[in-house]
Amino acid sequence: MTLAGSGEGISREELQLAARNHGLHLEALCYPITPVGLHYLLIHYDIPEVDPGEYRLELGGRVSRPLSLSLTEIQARPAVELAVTMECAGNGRALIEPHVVSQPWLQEAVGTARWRGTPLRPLFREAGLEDGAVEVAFAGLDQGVEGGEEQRFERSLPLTDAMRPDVLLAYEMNGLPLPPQHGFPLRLLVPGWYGMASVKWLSEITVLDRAFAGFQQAHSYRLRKQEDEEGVPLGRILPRALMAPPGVPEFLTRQRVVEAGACLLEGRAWSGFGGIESVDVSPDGGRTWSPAELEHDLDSPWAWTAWSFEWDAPPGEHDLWCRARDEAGNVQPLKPEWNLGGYANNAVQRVSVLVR
Ligand SMILES: Nc1nc2c(c(=O)[nH]1)N[C@H]1C(S)=C(S)[C@@H](COP(=O)(O)O)O[C@H]1N2
Ligand SMILES: [Mo]
Repeated sequence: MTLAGSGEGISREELQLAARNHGLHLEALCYPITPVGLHYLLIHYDIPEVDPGEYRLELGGRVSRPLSLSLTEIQARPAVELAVTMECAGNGRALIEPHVVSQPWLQEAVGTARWRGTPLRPLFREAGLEDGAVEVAFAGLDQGVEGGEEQRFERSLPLTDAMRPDVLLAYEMNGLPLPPQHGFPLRLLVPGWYGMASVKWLSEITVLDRAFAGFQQAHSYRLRKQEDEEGVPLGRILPRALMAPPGVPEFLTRQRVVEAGACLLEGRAWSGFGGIESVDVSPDGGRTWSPAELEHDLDSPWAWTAWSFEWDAPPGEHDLWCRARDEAGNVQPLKPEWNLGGYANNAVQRVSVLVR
């Protein structure tokens, strides 16, 4: 990662990334399940073209019986459907100072889908884990150059996390085959973890007897303040609440314009550390806070929770904030904490509105 000079805007390179990797249109927070085209996207390299007839998933490494499965064989296995909220670890990056040069997300790198697939765990039993197995690496079919290294997109999980019963090999999203941009024909799905763990276009699973040293694991997607620091790999999603921006936007600035009087503020909140315990709303830039009403409208422990708040909007300019707390006691901070990759910035959302 590089830093732009202070006062420098988004570069052409960042604009190029932003045009390929779009976020959730925040008004789409009204849907419990995000329609596929509105779900955020993060694609490091190119979307690979995959022939489903030729496709195979290989599982090898520290196992006694390596597996090679066709898509039809994977789809014939026991299936599970699970609503999961996924968020990019870089969500909030563009709001961090000093500016971190990468995909310039504001706060919209999130979405919830109904994923259908087969649990990963039984494959390990069939393949027979050998002594010393501690970690599992997952490789996608997509390739590129990053940090000067030619690579496939690869990430690993500690074996205990890879063995969680809700970790899926997913081949459907919202009742349809995965679209190319979301990992056709197969992706890993790690509920509760930032998106980088859910490897798309999954082609190879390797059981390891040591820590995986691939670029996305050992260098990228780690929380650290300095290049020479080891840091920790990103894992679970920190809590966040977002509101569907009220009223109507001004085209260029996206400043919200709202009619005076009763205004229902609505949004969603999520955390990878368990359920959402509360969402608080401040209609006056953090001076006073009141609890929002929660509605758990999805039957999944890994999907976001809807919230709403009755606001009596007085004329003038207002700064609306919202803040989530999860069942583990994590609360969103008011200010971002800087780190080298611009990751995990879950500082509260601030929506400026003009009430007329
Ligand atoms: N093979 C592969 N898997 C990948 C990525 C990628 O670039 N290549 N991006 C990761 C990142 S950083 C995120 S946030 C999620 C995004 O998933 P989505 O595009 O389906 O929303 O996929 C992850 N899996
Ligand atoms: Mo990401």
